[in-house]
Amino acid sequence: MFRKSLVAVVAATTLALTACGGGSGSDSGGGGASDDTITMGFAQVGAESGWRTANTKSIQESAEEAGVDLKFSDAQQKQENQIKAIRSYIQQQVDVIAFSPVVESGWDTVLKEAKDAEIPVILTDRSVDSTDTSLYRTFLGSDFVEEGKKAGDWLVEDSASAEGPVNIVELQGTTGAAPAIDRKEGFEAAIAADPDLTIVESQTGDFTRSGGKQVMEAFLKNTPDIDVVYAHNDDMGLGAIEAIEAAGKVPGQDIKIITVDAVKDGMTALAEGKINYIVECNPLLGDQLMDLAAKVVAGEEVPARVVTEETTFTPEQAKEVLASREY
Ligand code: GZL
Repeated sequence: MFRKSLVAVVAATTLALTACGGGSGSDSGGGGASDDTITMGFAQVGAESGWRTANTKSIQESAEEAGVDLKFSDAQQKQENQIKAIRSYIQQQVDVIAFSPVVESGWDTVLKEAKDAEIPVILTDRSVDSTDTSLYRTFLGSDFVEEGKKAGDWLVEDSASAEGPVNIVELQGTTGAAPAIDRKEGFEAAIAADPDLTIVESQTGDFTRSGGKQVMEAFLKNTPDIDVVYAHNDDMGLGAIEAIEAAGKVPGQDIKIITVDAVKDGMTALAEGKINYIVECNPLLGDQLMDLAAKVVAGEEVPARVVTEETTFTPEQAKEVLASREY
């Protein structure tokens, strides 16, 4: 483990130099082989979506390639499980902790414990609402407000020729999660440009396919004329497609669908015309995370914020890239 070995090497070298009268250059024989392997504790949100699966795979593969000793936990979307995992990593004295906070709030206490233990923390994918930014070294992930804006901008343009009101139902991500809060904010700001665009129902589907299906079934019962579904991720959009088809309507035509992520299943539905537009959210954060971890453990400066690159897709673009998509 990098931290312990660094201390061990310094102590042994000092001892050796003292024993040899200040270091005569002779082989002190002390110090031992320095184990410069970085040990990382990663507390993952869960396995709720195709995006999360791809994100986990990226982190595990990148750790393997970088020679990082990865301790990994799946919190099953429960904050208390992530906090337990972080405390366990502190006890194990890992060199660095990384995690994707399932919700924005409630992290200050455990992050202060990591800080007191002098273990640096890297936020990946989702951020926290702590005002004390000394509790973590950097945040690597997407700009979710921008993702919501991209979704709303597309709808404003697509609805420009529509006559009359356009009724939107919104499938929100996990309540309190940064992507859910921010994607809602960005979308609402964008559609404010067109007074005919109205969100008539909005409820969390918890980023899961089953959640999206159940909520969409309720929306279809309560709201007679739905024109558009805005789903905070592909998985909930795919669940909505199942509900729309079960109700005898045609997804992508009777009811347009906009989602975020661009995972394989979402891109397939987009290519088939069942989804009309997808805003990409890149889950392949592994390489950047390992690079940041190496810098942080070495005491190097890192940017406070590393934003991931991502784009958008129409059905035509999905058809072109589907075969080559990594996830
Ligand atoms: C976004 C990520 C979200 C994805 C969902 O960065 O946190 O969580 O959009 C996933 O698919 O469940």
